[in-house]
Amino acid sequence: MQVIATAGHVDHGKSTLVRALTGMEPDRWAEERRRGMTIDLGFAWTTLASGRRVAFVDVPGHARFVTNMLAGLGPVPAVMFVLAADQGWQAQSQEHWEAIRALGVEHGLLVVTRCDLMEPGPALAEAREHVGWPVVTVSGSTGQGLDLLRAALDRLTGALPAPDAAAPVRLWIDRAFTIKGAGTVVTGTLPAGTLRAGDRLLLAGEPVRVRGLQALGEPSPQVTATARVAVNLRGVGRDQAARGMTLLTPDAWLPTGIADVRLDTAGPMAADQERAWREAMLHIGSASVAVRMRPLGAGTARLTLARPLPLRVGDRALLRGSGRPIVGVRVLDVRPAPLRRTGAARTRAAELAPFAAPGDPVPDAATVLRWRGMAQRAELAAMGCDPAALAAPAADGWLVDPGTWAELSDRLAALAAAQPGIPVDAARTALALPTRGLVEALAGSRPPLSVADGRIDAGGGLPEPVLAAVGRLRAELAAAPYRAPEAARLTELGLTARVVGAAARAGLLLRLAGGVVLPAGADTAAARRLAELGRPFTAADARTALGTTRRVVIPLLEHLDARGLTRRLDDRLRVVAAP
Ligand SMILES: Nc1nc2c(ncn2[C@@H]2O[C@H](COP(=O)(O)OP(=O)(O)O)[C@@H](O)[C@H]2O)c(=O)[nH]1
Ligand SMILES: [Mg+2]
Repeated sequence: MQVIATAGHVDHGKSTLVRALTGMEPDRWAEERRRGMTIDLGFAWTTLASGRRVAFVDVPGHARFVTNMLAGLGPVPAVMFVLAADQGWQAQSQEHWEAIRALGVEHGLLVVTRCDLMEPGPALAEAREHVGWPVVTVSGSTGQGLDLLRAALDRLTGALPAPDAAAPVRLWIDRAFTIKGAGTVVTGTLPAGTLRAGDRLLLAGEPVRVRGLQALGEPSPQVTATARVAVNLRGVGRDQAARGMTLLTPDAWLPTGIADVRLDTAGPMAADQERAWREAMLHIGSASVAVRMRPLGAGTARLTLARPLPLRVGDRALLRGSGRPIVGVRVLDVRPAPLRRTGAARTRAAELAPFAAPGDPVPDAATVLRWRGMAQRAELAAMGCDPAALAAPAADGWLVDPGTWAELSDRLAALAAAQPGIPVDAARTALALPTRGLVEALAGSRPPLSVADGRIDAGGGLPEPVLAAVGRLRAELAAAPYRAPEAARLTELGLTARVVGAAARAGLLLRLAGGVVLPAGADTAAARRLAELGRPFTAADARTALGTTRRVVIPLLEHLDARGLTRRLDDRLRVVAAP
């Protein structure tokens, strides 16, 4: 199924066209039929020649009902823009077109109707200045051109990108009503994802259960986007559901009360314009919420919402102020830090600057993680930032920005040096980290720190110069772990006899005969490597396998023998002792 909204000035023939295409009455209310004017959203559907079904969301064109219009337009992927040949481009033609552009609806048709009343040329020429979509000229009254319109709708719907059927559900409710014996039913346009009977979802933050589903008037066990869908909810009172609320996949969305956005205006707003925008309505999906706007930098602003909405980075929405043109907004951050200190707004503006112009990308997961320092993987995903491709340090479901990680690592090293054997929990508190696992991962990534018995071992509380020298040795041996430095190089690294002695006593270094110094653990690692040979080996074999020299391998093997990690078979061959 595809879903198409109508758009265009009042009385230009939108509802008449929907009626002619579907044989269904889009004006649902008696008042609408009496007045011959659409007030609220109407719904109708038909099957095209291809077999594709298309549902129409028929919107009101009157200026007084723009909020209703936007609730219909908000979640749809395509639009049938209707213009009366005898009326031309009028106020709500312009307003609806601005809304379409602001919401980023790219696909549609320009339908010039009432062509039985007047030749379409002049109206079409006017519309062409704005709308670049394929054109069909018709009459909703005589039926002239409707076959061509159907064919154009088939082409349009056939070319629409397929939404992700596995995406989390965010159904913007556009109607809620009660059916006797069934209870509360909500309807909406499902832009992505799949709904199934029995699903557990969230309605206004409360868990609800899907009792049954309908699409285009037919019961269905599951409905996949794009679709018009009616959802029967178990145990929900009629007054608990209303237009503008959402049905959400649990844990996949974050209620957002403050969002940083870019304003997709042609250029930076003039200061007086910005002032006029301080109070506005934010429209997204079927919701309209009052917001306060605080300009940040050129083209960016912080919105404070009167009620939270499930927003994601990259969402498009629009802002309306009274008597002001519509402005499209693009959500850049849904968990911005509070602007407390002086200069905080300027700093924030600078962070947002690379995303401030209409053609700019939206922040990716790495950027959002850098802003936040650390975040839970699931939270990043719920913010709309895919953490899958992120190469960031991680533990316990948390991701840490590499810069923050390095800083935390330094602080942990200092903490452990100042307070040898500090408990992991104390370090966690001191660094304000959310989990012990993060502390342990930090220690593990920062030799010579290690964790034993719930405490952080900084190598026996050694002074920082000793720890630093050991760190330099580890760095030196990163590529060739058994190429122990010669005496002169040891001195250059700061590993004097006194330093080596202290570090070795603290268990950080392995001191072998002949002045060979290796990091602690090099012996067990060597035994593992030699075991991989899977056969008895000579000293020359070991030297090759470990990528080192005779100067190192002879004392190393003697040490392994002494520790019982290796065993001599004769005066040539050894084996790795069984573990
Ligand atoms: N002659 C003629 N009248 C039309 C045509 N389409 C709509 N109308 C009339 O124009 C008026 C407004 O039509 P309607 O569909 O309600 O417009 P909407 O406000 O855009 O939904 C109604 O009186 C219709 O009968 C058409 O193609 N030809
Ligand atoms: Mg109408």
